[in-house]
Amino acid sequence: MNALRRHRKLEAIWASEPGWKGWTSSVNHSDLGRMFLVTAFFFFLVGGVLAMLIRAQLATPDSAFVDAGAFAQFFTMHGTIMMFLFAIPAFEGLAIYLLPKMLGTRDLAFPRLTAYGYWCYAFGGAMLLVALFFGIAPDGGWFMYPPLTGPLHSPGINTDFWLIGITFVEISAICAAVEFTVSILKYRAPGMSLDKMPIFAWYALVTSLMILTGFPPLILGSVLLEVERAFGLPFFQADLGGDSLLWQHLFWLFGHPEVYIIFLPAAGVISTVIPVMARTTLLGYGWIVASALALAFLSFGLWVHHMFTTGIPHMGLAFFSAASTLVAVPTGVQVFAWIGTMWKGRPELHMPMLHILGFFVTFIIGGLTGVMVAVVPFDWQAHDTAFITAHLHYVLFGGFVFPMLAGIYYWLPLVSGRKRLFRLGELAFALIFLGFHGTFLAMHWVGLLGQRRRIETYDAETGWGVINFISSVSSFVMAIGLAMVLVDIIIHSFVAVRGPRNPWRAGTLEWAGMSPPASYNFASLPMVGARAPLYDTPDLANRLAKGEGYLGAPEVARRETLMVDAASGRPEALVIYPGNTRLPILMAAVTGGFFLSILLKLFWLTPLALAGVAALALVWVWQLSARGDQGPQKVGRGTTLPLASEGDRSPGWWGSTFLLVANATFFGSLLFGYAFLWTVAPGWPPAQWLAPSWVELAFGIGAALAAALAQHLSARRNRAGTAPMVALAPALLATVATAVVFGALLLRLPPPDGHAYAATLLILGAYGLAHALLVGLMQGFLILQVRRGFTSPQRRAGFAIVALWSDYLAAITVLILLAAHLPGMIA
Ligand code: HEM
Ligand SMILES: [Cu+2]
Repeated sequence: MNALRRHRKLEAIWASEPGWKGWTSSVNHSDLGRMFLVTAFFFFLVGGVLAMLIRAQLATPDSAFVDAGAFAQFFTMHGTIMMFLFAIPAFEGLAIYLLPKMLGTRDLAFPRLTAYGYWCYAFGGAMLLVALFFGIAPDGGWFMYPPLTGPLHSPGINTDFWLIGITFVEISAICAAVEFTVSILKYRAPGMSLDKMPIFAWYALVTSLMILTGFPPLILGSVLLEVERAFGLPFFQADLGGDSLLWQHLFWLFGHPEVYIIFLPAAGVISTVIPVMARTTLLGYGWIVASALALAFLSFGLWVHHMFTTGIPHMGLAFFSAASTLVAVPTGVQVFAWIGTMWKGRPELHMPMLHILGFFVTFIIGGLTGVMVAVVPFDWQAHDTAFITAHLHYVLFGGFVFPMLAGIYYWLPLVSGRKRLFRLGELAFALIFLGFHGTFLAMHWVGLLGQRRRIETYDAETGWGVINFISSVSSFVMAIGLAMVLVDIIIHSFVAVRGPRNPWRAGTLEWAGMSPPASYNFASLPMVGARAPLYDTPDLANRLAKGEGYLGAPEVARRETLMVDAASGRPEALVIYPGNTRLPILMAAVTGGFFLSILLKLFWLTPLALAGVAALALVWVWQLSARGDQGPQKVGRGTTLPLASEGDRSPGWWGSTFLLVANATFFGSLLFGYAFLWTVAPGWPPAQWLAPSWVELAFGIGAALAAALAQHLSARRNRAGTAPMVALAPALLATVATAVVFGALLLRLPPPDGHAYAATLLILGAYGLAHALLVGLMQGFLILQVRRGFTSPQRRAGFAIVALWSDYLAAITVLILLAAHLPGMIA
């Protein structure tokens, strides 16, 4: 087969449907990555317009351009959009687009999940836009502190839009994080061991693990606050055993890691671009990986520095202050590694490099003011002033927007296959840089003079007018610069001329395919032996196109790639992907129906929507099952490999594992909340405990353990070729018994709107019941598959996945039942 025929054949297998139809049915990572990026930058535009409105209002004292209510919506929506609808999705889009190309594979681990995540993001974001359009947008500040956002002080629907819309959007972040983790660990080019991975993949891996452990506390907080608002269960109300500080803990448990979730991918871009621009290799690859990991780890121990003024005990203040200054160390290691890389190379000042320099100046100033506010007495003065707003923009704009602009200019030739026509970008950079520093240096200054953040106006006597005016004018200069970048990109995409294949002479694999990239990325998969394969094998692109790598002979019309051993990159299995489908968008729409039903209080719709999601999920999984064993397959270069779906460690098993990591963090945060209220909140112990029952406790724990044991037994029997049903049916029965125990617990609770204790137990019990039902559903599904002949000793992936979930159920059942019954027994 020659290169052209191979290309035509692969294109026929991988192409998306033409036109708008393709948008709704594509599961291809290049399409979805672009859609993510375009949507994210659209939201950047909306957030930017809001920022302009804020600055216009603040430009002069006693301004009446917008009223206080609208102003509150503007700054809340600006912060919310920038953090949740721009920064995180922009990272997701970039990583979705780039990772498979950099890792030398054909798609991400779960293509349909990529699409589902995108549509959840699009629909959730649209909900918030609708709220903004109708003037009922959230207005409690981007961190939504109760009691301000509680049912008493914010009775309108505004806050619900935030809690529900953002939770909807977070689903897409969790989907992406699961997908990136599995893809980076298991879907790489053969031979690419962990230490040969492109540095961007390391950063994406660390970021994904942080999303999995950082977002669940916020999701929990949002659920609790929404339940408090909709049903009156008191979690944050001090007079009923709640505590509004619980929200602050849950929020910042997410919020601080969030800033690293935003910074680390940007650092990944910087670590990728600098060596190429300096015509050398990255200095201290191992050190950089270690410091990214250290940052991730440390960032979970810092959240209290956002709460220095809430009356935290002195020991706590000292600890979190010290921990906060400590983060400067791993950040410093990375900055010095970048400076060292430029030092040992010969930096060339191309467009991407300008924005990298913008990053250096801005981010380092932001880091320095960060160390200042980590010092408690200083923070007591600066807290809630414009100084903080200035600091956070130096870090976020410096640490994210500049690197993203560098990344755009760096990868644009790859995406478009063209080169730039005009030198608009240079002028745009100058305007952005000057405008940014004008805006926010001024805000530091006026903050130190005492201007509080989030105020809609100030008196002329304060003397802040001039400084604010400088700030506002500068912000318009910056806006013009950003608009010019947009124009530059549009011109580039439509009128510029064809460019060379690898204009920066980079060494990583994304430059080894066609440009613009083909839907299948690589005509055959490379065998990787170095960190920069294109430096060792300059003609790699041609050799891959000629089919010299793996999977270069597309005989059967199916989308294929390889799964490798996580550490060594040794090929392990052949993966067959699903093709184009509208299932993801449909499922996201039904998921949206669920969220809408809560937002609009149409509670009859809620169970219907949930059932719809469950039914679609079953169709989703059903499509993966096959009748008949396929056995080992030829993958080229004289190798045969088993199918990934035949065996214990299928892609679904890996996905479930990391999904459970996020789930366990959610559960852990819930237990933390229970313990926090118990020990810190006023109004404890509650007047009435749940009447404890040894029988229920023992029966529930016994049933959940039995279900898990029977599930494992069924897997073993299936593998040995004996009938698995003998163990599967009892497993299902035991799971149902577990569900009954949770049901009984819920029915016997003291009134949950009377005290935070009963309210928390209600959430714990509902969580347990939901999981018991879920595992029961999975077991029922597996039984159906066994009966229909969709399993065999070889096709056994489903058994391992359900066993994972039933183990999890057993663990949480033990903890929930102990948390429910022990207090009453001791009292
Ligand atoms: C495009 C240029 C930007 C300008 C001119 C700008 C301007 C502002 C201003 C003036 C405020 C303060 C509102 C007040 O407290 O009175 C603000 C708040 C904020 N900005 Fe920006 N910003 C920009 C970009 C960004 C970016 C890229 C991010 C994050 C990735 C961001 C995140 C935030 C957050 C989280 C707040 C706090 C909102 C709140 O207090 O609830 N901003 N911004
Ligand atoms: Cu922080």
